[in-house]
Amino acid sequence: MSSGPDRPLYLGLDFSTQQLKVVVLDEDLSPVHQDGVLFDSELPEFRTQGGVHVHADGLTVTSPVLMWVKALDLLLEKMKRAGLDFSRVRAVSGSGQQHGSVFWRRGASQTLDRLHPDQNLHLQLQDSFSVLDSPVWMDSSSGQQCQDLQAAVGGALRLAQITGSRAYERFTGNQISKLYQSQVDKFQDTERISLVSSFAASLFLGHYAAIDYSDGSGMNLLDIRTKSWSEICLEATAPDLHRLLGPVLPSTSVLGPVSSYFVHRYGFSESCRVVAFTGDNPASLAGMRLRQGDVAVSLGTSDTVFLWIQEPRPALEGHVLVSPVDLQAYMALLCFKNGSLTRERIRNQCTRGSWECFSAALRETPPGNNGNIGFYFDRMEITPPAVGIHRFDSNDSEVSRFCPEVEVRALVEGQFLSRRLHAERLGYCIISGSRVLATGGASANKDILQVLSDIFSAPVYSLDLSNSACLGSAYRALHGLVAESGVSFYDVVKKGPEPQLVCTPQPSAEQVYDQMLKRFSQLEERVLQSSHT
Ligand code: ADP
Ligand code: XUL
Repeated sequence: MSSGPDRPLYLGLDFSTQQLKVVVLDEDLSPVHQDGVLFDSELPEFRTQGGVHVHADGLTVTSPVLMWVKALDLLLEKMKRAGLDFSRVRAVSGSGQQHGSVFWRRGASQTLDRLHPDQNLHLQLQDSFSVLDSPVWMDSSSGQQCQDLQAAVGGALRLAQITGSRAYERFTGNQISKLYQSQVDKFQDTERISLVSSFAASLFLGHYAAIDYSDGSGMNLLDIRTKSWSEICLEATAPDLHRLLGPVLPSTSVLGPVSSYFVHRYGFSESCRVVAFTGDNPASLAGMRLRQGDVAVSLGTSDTVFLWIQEPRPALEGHVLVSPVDLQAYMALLCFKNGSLTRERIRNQCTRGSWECFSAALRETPPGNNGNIGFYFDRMEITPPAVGIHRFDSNDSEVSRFCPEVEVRALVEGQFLSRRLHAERLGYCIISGSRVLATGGASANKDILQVLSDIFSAPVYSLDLSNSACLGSAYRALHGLVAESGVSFYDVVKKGPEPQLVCTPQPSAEQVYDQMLKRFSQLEERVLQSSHT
């Protein structure tokens, strides 16, 4: 093993909603440097809240593209001041919040190509964007465009079969369509459209970076099977999109060396490679080193579930993306809005605000909750699109209340039955060796994880990763250098941190929950119908 000043480093960035983060790994995959720039507090001149501007209509949500550029200036300066030796960095990769779009103005490619190392990026790129406020994933203002796209391709399911998802307002194609329809002058002044990820890669390359297959799957524009732009979707979205979007490439591609700007301003080596950037969820999958058979459950403000799948089976809910680490595979992504905030509300109402008492309630009630089932959608849920609180007793009769311990178990079981039901609909099945990888704030709670283990009939491992997207980006940078010669991602990341086993399923649980899942599915149908009447 080499040591000392020449040891190679790999840099992973994450342009997320609220901050830009970086992690630098050495060849043993140990972090040697971590840093970040918080948009609201460190770049207050952009006046964002949580990194975004919510417009007066309450639906349009954007971020200033120049804030992201300035954040990169600031981050690289911080790293330089901290003494990071950029000349040791062999490869850079990164991720961005998914779906967001960047509109480069005519002439921007020349500016990118001729960046002067004496000036920061922000000053030089001031006039390089035709749209200064980039739509981001929280935007829900393109409802009409979604309906139009589905109508043009033959319905929501057909669109899902082509692109991996039915039309979603935050998905980039629908945002592009909205720009074309509402601000055609800005659309015509655009020479290239990037995702947040490929925009960030372009800054490092000094020319436009291709969109990668995995993040490209979040646009309602890419055919996830042929891995090329879908003609019918492009045509239904806006004119001239082949030119404006440019090529789409495997996520493991080396896009080229860093531009001379980075060599001269920060001392990067001329041979440092830029590996395609991707979306934050695909990068997290890489950071967690998810394998076939695994399911990752992130229990944060909202809950997300990632799956590794071999055969895509897109449905009307959830998203199927091309895998960021293996061209032949896919990942499924499910988002649930009512996660930790709902668990907190029930904790406050039923167990006097104490997680300890919440846990005790779970320990004191049996798997299956004596047949009681609950649905707790405080806010309009994404998966499934339903709202309200619905409680059912063992005879499937709707009841108005449960006693506190039953309520706590009904909430946690209801959430995890839903995670399993919807994961199975997207092609997940438990195989021998299946693992559930849990992350996020609530993964600190062993009693919650026991219910997760019982319901998924699989051991639960916890991964204490607050920066899995950054870490995954650094892993991908390293893998990108050898991917062409056939080395698998997993061979490269063998030395990464191992998840810790927290619990295994209780012997009686499998039978209880296999039965319960069937009832849950039928009751969910009833809840959905009542939400829509
Ligand atoms: P974010 O999605 O904002 O990154 P985190 O992953 O940090 O959020 O998760 C924060 C949530 O974790 C809090 O809202 C809280 O409800 C939950 N949490 C923290 N500790 C516990 C615990 N012991 N048991 C259950 N939930 C917890
Ligand atoms: C996924 C999604 C978000 C963003 C921001 O579809 O919209 O998770 O990637 O993190």
